Amino acid sequence: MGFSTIAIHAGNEPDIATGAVSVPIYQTSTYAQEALGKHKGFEYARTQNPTRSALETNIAALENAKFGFAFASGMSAIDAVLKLVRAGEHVILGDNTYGGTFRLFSKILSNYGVEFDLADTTDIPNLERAFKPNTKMVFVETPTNPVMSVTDLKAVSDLAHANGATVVCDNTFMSPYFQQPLNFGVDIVVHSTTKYLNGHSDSVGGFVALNDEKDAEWIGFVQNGIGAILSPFDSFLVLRGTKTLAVRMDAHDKNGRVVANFLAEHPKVLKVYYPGLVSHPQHELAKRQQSGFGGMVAFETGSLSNAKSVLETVKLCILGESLGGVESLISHPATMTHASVPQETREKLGITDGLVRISVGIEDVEDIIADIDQALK
Ligand code: P1T
Repeated sequence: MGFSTIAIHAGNEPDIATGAVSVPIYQTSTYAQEALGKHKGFEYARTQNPTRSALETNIAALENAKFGFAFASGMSAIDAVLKLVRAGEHVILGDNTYGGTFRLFSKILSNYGVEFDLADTTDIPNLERAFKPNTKMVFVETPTNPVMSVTDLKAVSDLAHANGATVVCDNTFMSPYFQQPLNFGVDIVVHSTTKYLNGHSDSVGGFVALNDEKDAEWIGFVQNGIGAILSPFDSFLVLRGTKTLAVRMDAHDKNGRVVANFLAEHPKVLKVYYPGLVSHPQHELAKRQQSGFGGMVAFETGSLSNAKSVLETVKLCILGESLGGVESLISHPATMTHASVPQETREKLGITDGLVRISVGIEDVEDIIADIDQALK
């Protein structure tokens, strides 16, 4: 079956009790038992909820995964996956990830004996040098937030597996519509469903998709044991969001390409980060690994005052954190999403004070361009 058919039907069976075509919001904390230990498979809503189960079936199918788990946020999904790592074990973390992911490692997990090193995962020989005897996991984001570096998922998976490590990919920027990491040998996919999967900037959530039965059993145990579950209402919203994922991603991609090309030609813009541009260092890899380039574009304005003036002069684009909604959002990574990354690391990666990030929405592209153009002027 095709992607959109799966998106619309997987997990979306008509409701058994009523025939409702949209999976109902099962807003309940518990379930009546007919007799002691006799129930319909639902005991307590932290453990099981039909709306959440429907979403879990849906996104797992979109990622071509056997198992899926919905979490309260992207960060709680990532944290659950990191619970596969024990004290004394080592993780290689891509050197450019969402700032919150870096913060989870540097400020939280490090207190519990989890070792980690940053590595440029776009450079495979460099990644190879980062392995240690106790390396248990390689965690990558591709394309990265915000400088859009692309990592070769097959090469990383082959290398990690040869070293006995599990590979995790944060697929938030591409969504399963443009990239299915498990197909390249990646073991676990994580998402912030807050972004493209939900797509309407009205829910915070996260997801873990994987094939390994033993790891899935542990992630399910962690999901219930820690309890950072996605609510029934949020599950409903994301389930509604994924039905239109394909059409939205096509529209984001179409507008993203136009905006990136416009910026690349603009005299006030020093550099554009977008894998769809021929000038992008991993353009050929992106073409092989992704079926689109998406709607995330970053560009260098040269200084904090230039960036500030663009960010504060846009009228249509909304200045704010987050991405992947239907509306265009504009942000300043250095002081917003990546403020927790040390300045020296930020600058090395290109996350300068002059860098501006746009989550290109699906408005009429002429209006987006006109807005950015007047702000740049
Ligand atoms: O916000 P939350 O749902 O917890 O997701 C965290 C997260 C994980 N992975 C990636 C690639 C992300 O971009 C994010 C969140 N990012 C933003 C809020 C942002 O504006 O970049």
